[in-house]
Amino acid sequence: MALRERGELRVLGACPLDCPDTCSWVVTVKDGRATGMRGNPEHPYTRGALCVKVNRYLEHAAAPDRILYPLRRVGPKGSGRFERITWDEALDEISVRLRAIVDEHGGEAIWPYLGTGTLGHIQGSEGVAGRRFWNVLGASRHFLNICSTAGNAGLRLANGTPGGMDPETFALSRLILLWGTNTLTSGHHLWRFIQEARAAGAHIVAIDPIRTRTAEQADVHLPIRPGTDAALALGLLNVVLSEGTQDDAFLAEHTNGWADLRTEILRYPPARVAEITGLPEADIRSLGVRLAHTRPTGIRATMGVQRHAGGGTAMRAIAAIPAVTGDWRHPGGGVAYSTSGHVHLNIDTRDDLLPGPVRRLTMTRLAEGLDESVKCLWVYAANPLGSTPDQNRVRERLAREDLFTVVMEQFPTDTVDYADIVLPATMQIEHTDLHAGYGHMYLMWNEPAVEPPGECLSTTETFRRLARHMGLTEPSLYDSDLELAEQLLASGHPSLDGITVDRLRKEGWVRLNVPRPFVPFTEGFPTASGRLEFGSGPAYVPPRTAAGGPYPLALVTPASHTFLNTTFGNNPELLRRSKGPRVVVHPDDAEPRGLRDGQRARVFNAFGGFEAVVEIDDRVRPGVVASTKGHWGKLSPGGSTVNAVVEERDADLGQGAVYHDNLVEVAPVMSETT
Ligand SMILES: Nc1nc2c(c(=O)[nH]1)N[C@H]1C(S)=C(S)[C@@H](COP(=O)(O)OP(=O)(O)OC[C@H]3O[C@@H](n4cnc5c(=O)[nH]c(N)nc54)[C@H](O)[C@@H]3O)O[C@H]1N2
Ligand SMILES: Nc1nc2c(c(=O)[nH]1)N[C@H]1C(S)=C(S)[C@@H](COP(=O)(O)OP(=O)(O)OC[C@H]3O[C@@H](n4cnc5c(=O)[nH]c(N)nc54)[C@H](O)[C@@H]3O)O[C@H]1N2
Ligand code: SF4
Ligand SMILES: [Mo]
Repeated sequence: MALRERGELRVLGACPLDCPDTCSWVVTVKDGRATGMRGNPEHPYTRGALCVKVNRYLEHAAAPDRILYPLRRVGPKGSGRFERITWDEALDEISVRLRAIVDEHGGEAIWPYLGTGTLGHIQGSEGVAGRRFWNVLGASRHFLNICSTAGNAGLRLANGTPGGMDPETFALSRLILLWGTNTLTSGHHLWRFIQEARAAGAHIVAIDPIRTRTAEQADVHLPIRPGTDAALALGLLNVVLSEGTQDDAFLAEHTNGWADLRTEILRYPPARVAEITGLPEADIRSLGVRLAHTRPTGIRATMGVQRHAGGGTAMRAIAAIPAVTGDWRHPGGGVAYSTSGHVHLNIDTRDDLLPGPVRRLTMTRLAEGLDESVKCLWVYAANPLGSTPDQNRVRERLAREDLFTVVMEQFPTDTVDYADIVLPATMQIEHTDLHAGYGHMYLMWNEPAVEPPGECLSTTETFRRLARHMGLTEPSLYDSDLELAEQLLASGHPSLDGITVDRLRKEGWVRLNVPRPFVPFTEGFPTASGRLEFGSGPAYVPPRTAAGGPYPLALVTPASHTFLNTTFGNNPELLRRSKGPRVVVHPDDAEPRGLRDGQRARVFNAFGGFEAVVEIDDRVRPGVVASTKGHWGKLSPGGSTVNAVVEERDADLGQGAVYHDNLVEVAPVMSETT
């Protein structure tokens, strides 16, 4: 929507970042320039506020290091030395190289590496932008497993979908468990609903190895040993059974496998769970009693909990809680992981265009996958050198001289330094997109507010031009952004009834066509049986860190307050506020290592290491050290980041990544102090 007021244009858009809140924003435009951006006060979830990061979005879009023109590498890989070329030169070179690779090695030699830089259904990962083009060439399939797949898989086994509570219904909860989620950092708009619940008497519990800013605000903080959440879930249910408050009618009518799960639960009394989780037995018992007697209990469990060896099983165990308590009966009861399971857009990637079956390459397995069989790596909306595991090996692989690397980017990231060709990408205020939040129930329209600077092109326009340059004749490669939007809305699903592109453009956002309050699963669970499946298999899978070894400390690397993944890692003010790479160490762990507060240290293991300033603080539990994701290697001392110590290894389900499940040692860097 664009409204003109006193010579200013107000354009409604949506935040594209990988954040559950998908805010509605209002951009003011004067003389073709964006002069202001604020959270839309009329949007029921945004409620007028953006966040510390996106408050700087316009500054970021106009930053001096923005990539504005196509570039060709002139120095060695990794040097970051480029010369400006024209789009025609870039498309010529790309066309010739892609053709030669397809002719000589087949399309599967191309890896289209799409990340989460934008979650747009038109320009980004949610609609798998570019996939039709890759299908025509027969490129390898890319599995975007970097973020949430272990939890998705665990929830799918139990509930048939990762979808659960509408986060707005937390206002109605009377007990709220914030489980492996740092609400005030990684999706703060939920807090308003939690505050409403609290005003009505709700009790708030945070379950997190770190006393985060969210845990600080909770009534109780349980500093759980990382990766042991499934055991805690079973222990809490053990207390519910002791109290005799399980919902037998719900269990009988809506679940399968209760007898086996019950046996398993009985193997996890609070004393045993205390040993596994490192939590006091009395705390487990008292939360169990509270859970047994408080309806509705709402559980907000997000991605932090599943970045572990047993992450999928952990989400599956958490999913058992509202089935045993019967919380799914009530608005404000249940589990909220992601609302994406409630979004039924028609994502038509046209896989029928593929010349035949193709292999699948896995996003978090970049180092392993980038072998000689890959001749072209095409990175878009991703910064793998910053984001993926085993950074040192990824760097080695990216340095391969025979690998043709194209990166579509807004900024000169660590990954860009290894590109042969860089293509300048638009930012959200400069292109059209359609979004669905994964933490709310609205579809959002993003109307471009200004013209792209320099020669930046959107993802869709880049692929249209490349297809034309290569003489590809498949008509659907040339669909316009508005046509793509129409196709997305044409799934025929009742939740989209009455939602049209025109309406979205006019209103900016529309709530999915579901009741309010939204209570999922009232018609049964979307599993094959229509019931929640407690399932078989282990009920608790221990973390890798429990296995021990030469490196004694468990490292967790969750969201940074000032960055969004590695996005904004180059914004000078946000970088300053982040205080640079840091590692938080408990006093009991600092003392024997001779670590002093404020000192430079090296965090390392067999895979590599990174440098960070030591912060000695008991907000981490003994045996656990904490840092964050988001820093850029080239802006960090030593040139590496947290992902240099993260192993390329899968979680138990869904091939999820294990970012919070790695063992390290921390040692002072002797020569330098800060
Ligand atoms: N400011 C900011 N916001 C973000 C992001 C960002 O980078 N910065 N990233 C966005 C993205 S991509 C995502 S996926 C989400 C992620 O956001 P979240 O879902 O919140 O996930 P994390 O930040 O990985 O971890 C959340 C919390 O889980 C805790 N945790 C780690 N291991 C365990 C465990 O074993 N058990 C329990 N109970 N807790 C554990 C961590 O200490 C952390 O406080 O946030 C999005 N929002
Ligand atoms: N250690 C550790 N590592 C982690 C995590 C963790 O918890 N710990 N979390 C993981 C998670 S949850 C995620 S989701 C991943 C994210 O990893 P990535 O998907 O690599 O996301 P970003 O690091 O934000 O990089 C996205 C890039 O896309 C660019 N971009 C944004 N919009 C566009 C666009 O429209 N077009 C193009 N061409 N480019 C665009 C941005 O400038 C940015 O450089 O990181 C993972 N890495
Ligand atoms: S990053 Fe999240 S909280 Fe910040 S503006 Fe975007 S959607 Fe909103
Ligand atoms: Mo993510």
